[in-house]
Amino acid sequence: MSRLVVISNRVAVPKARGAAGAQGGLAGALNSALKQNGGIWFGWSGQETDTFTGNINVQRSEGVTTATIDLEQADVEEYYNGYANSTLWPLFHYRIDLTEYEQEFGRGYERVNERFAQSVLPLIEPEDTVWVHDYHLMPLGERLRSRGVKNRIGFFLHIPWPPTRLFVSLPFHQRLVRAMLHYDLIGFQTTEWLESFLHYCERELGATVDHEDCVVELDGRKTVAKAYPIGVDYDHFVAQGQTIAAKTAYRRLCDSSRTRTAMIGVDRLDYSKGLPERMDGIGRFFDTYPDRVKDLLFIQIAPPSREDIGSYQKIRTMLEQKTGQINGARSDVDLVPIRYVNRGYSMAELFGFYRAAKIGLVTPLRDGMNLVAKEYVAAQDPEDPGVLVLSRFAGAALQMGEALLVNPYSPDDVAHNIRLALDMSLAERKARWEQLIVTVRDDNVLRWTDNFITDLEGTTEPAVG
Ligand code: ADQ
Repeated sequence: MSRLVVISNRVAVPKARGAAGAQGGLAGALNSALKQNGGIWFGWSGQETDTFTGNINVQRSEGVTTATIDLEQADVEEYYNGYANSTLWPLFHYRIDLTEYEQEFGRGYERVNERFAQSVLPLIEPEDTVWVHDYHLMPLGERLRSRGVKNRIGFFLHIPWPPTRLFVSLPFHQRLVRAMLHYDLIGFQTTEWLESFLHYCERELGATVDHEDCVVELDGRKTVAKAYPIGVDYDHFVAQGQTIAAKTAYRRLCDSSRTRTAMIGVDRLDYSKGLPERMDGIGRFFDTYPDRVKDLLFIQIAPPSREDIGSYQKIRTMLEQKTGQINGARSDVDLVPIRYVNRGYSMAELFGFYRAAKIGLVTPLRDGMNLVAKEYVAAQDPEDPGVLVLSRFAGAALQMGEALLVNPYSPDDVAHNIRLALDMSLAERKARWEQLIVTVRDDNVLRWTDNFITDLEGTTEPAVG
């Protein structure tokens, strides 16, 4: 296996788990791959400088080498808060209403991709396999090719790919996808996002698409595009369950919920996660079944993210209001139905909370995959497993059909399925969980990285030209 060069917006070393949690599920996955293959993880340090220097800071931690650069304040504004998180993120999550199309965002995005290419270039050796991650860096492969890089370069998109009719609202959409077709392999979370991408290439670019072998051909270059559903680091996560921290967290939640069934939600505070809509569903449950208020305790853990962006500030305020309204209307001196917590926890503590909660409520409006759904299943007690209530619009729903699948926009559907989960027999809970755990255990993150890297290394010839 050749050395791996992973490139993503941010790098996250293993010991920074609290922070990694808030950054998303990428961190654990890539650390595992790098430990296995050796190599470097390159990205932005998270620091801002007055003038871009291109200086690279190399560090080694727990068997992983990281190389980072600082960016200018304008880069962070236009590339990170701007194009990546105010243009691409909302558009790719079908939120055209929140999408901002500012020219300087696009220019900042191109500039930073150029800076990434220039800075990472000296670190790439001829035999390395290069793996670029996510929507921040879609044109990076083409930038590297223009500097003569002939290595195998793959790209994985962690978020959905939108339908063509939405995607064409993006100015210069053709330029972006043409640049992507300089990768040898493009991976998506699900076949749904893959099909949207292939549809776009065929309809809008006039590319030749071989649907059987998933090859897109344009201007004499061939790119393979396939679905690789990401998973959790199953063995590592389950081992966390044996720690004192996990057992303490488990006891804390069991003891404090007493006779009530605990139901849990764990999400970055992001509008794609459907948190206000989830509160509407819970409110509807209490309105429809008022005698069940005493039976249910809902815990929502939601660490803030991307706080510099207006839409994220709004979602936080909205969620606080809705939680406050429900608690105001339904609390008693000895009972508060919702506990809303704005902080991160360690993986071990999350394991304990997941296991103590007999319902996992995962209701994003749109999500590339959603690792919380898989972590929840992995943490369950096989003799008394909880029930996963999962949005139909999460990529994970395609693999996890034995969950109770809901429409997150419908408070009635959410309320109805909470009631089904609350009253589900042990036999049915076990039967569903025994199916779900097979996917979660077998389609884990090690298999994901293996599959992607093996396919990338097996692409016939680099997409140079
Ligand atoms: P995210 O949108 O961040 O990831 P998700 O897949 O759910 O979404 O991963 C979140 C991760 O953060 C989970 O591992 C979770 O345990 C952790 N986390 C959440 N809240 C936490 C808290 N309070 N404390 C500690 N950890 C917390 C993006 C895409 C997803 C895709 C992943 C991986 O949006 O669709 O599944 O990348 O590809």
